Amino acid sequence: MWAQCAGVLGWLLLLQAVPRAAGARPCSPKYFGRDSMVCVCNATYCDTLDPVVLPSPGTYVKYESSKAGKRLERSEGSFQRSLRAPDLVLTVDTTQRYQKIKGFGGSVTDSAAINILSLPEKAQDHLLRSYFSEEGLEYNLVRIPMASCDFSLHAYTYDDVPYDYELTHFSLRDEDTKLKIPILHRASAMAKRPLSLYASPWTSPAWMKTSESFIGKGTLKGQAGDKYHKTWANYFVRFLDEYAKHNLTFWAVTAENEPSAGLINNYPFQCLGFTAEQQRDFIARDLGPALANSSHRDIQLIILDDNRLHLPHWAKVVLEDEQAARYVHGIGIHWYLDFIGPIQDTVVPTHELFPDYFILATEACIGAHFWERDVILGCWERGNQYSHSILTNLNHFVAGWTDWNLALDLEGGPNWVKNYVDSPIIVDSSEGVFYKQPMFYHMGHFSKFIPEGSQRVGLVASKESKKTDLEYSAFVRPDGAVVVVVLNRSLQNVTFGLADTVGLIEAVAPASSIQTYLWRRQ
Ligand SMILES: *[C@@H]1O[C@H](CO)[C@@H](O)[C@H](O)[C@H]1NC(C)=O
Ligand SMILES: *[C@@H]1O[C@H](CO)[C@@H](O)[C@H](O)[C@H]1NC(C)=O
Ligand SMILES: *[C@@H]1O[C@H](CO)[C@@H](O)[C@H](O)[C@H]1NC(C)=O
Ligand SMILES: *[C@@H]1O[C@H](CO)[C@@H](O)[C@H](O)[C@H]1NC(C)=O
Ligand SMILES: CC(=O)N[C@H]1CO[C@H](CO)[C@@H](O)[C@@H]1O
Repeated sequence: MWAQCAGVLGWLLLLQAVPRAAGARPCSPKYFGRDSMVCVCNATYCDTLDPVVLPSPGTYVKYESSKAGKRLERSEGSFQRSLRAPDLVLTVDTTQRYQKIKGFGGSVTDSAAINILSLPEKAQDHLLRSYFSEEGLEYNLVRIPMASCDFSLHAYTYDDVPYDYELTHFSLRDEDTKLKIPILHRASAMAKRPLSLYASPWTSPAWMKTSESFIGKGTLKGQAGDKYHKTWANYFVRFLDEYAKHNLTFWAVTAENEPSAGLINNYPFQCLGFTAEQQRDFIARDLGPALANSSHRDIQLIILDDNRLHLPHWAKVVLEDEQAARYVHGIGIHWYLDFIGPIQDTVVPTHELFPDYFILATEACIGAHFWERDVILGCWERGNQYSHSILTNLNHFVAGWTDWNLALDLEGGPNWVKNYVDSPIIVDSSEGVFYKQPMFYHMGHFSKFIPEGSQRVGLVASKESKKTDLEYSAFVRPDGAVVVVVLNRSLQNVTFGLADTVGLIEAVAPASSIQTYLWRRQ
């Protein structure tokens, strides 16, 4: 007993000895094999970051994470007047202006909420602060399923009373009022940046569907403009009304999560099929007018919310229709079939055709494919996969990137159809701890430093980027500072130069590392 008390006392003394402002608490590492490292948090300890402070003129800050064990490690340096002729120089060119950034974040599914709330309360706070507060990644985007998805304990909607066209039996579930809503309140209370919430439905009530089922191939009964479609549109408005009663207002909704899933025979979990034409007509005749005629008329409407493989076809069908296009603001993309839908053939032509509509990555996770293991604790390469996707997207007009479940259990669930996957945070509730994986820190290299309203700018390489394994992107923030993110997925250390009007940086991208550089322009 005494030893334990001494231990606690020791911690208190230590905490007092280190003044709060002196800052960031380091990672408490745990290894699952060589190089496979997570940072462990519990009720009394969690690694933290300091709020981002712009460095004084003439200097820059660098944050580095690496397979070798660094986790958003901060250092400072001074600009130089010349470089020792490195092979590669990356020059910031702010005259090249690209898309504005909406932000970065993750999703509060039923399962994420269950896992977070399975921890001791102090550990829950550490987890939420790790994602949302200034001592964490400062996520500003949060996606919320409207009712259940596969990451729920069971399938349900908000009105499972057949043929209730007036939605008189519509009501939020315990999953909302006891799990998701309290988490959203806590997250927004700790966030310094305003959170942009957006919601996506998986299935309508079964009684509205041709399949009479939450799962499998099925669309809404009838056609756009009829009572099924009107009721389903009103269901969106009711959802927004009910969350508004809890003081939660939404930035956006997507018209349907993965509308192509509901066109597949025997699809194993909640879905609702739409072709591009059906989505166009539903938006033009039902969903668009219903939102426009509600108190949520300023909400943004996002189409597709499915693999980018469907672009540019899907966008052409919906956005070339004036009646539908006037209600739409953006296009959501998922990453699961990226390997058969190159970005140059999908996202790029879509942006060129419809430059006024934002493109947002709305869902991604690792472990969803049959050939992938569900959870691999500490896997650095999974962080690389996140950063590689984020950089590729940002370099091709995409405005932000949303991760899937904020937290899962050791198995990668719960998931009522056992569709287990990995997550940046894995919770071990039996031990009252959670693990921050490499994916978590990779997300932070973007989310913490590239706030909403930043704009991607040119970063010109002195030699063809194909000749290097380096991936990079540059941004100007609303406060005028420059952010450069550099990813080296290879096994070599490489020296390179960073150049801007304010000076030069002689840099090294260590093997298997990601870096974020930040400096003032004047
Ligand atoms: C929490 O984590 C810290 C740091 O790793 C450790 O020293 C402490 O013993 C842990 N507390 C409990 C109750 O496990
Ligand atoms: C909602 O917010 C208002 C004003 O910020 C506050 O007065 C009210 O108590 C809140 N209601 C709930 C249910 O949180
Ligand atoms: C708009 O909403 C009002 C009630 O809020 C309703 O009476 C009216 O029919 C609606 N109009 C359309 C076009 O949906
Ligand atoms: C990369 O640099 C680190 C630190 O300077 C060094 O320990 C390591 O051996 C280098 N790796 C290679 C492949 O050069
Ligand atoms: C920028 C840079 O030098 N990146 C390097 C990352 O590591 C690989 C090692 O294979 C180098 O080829 C890249 O040049």
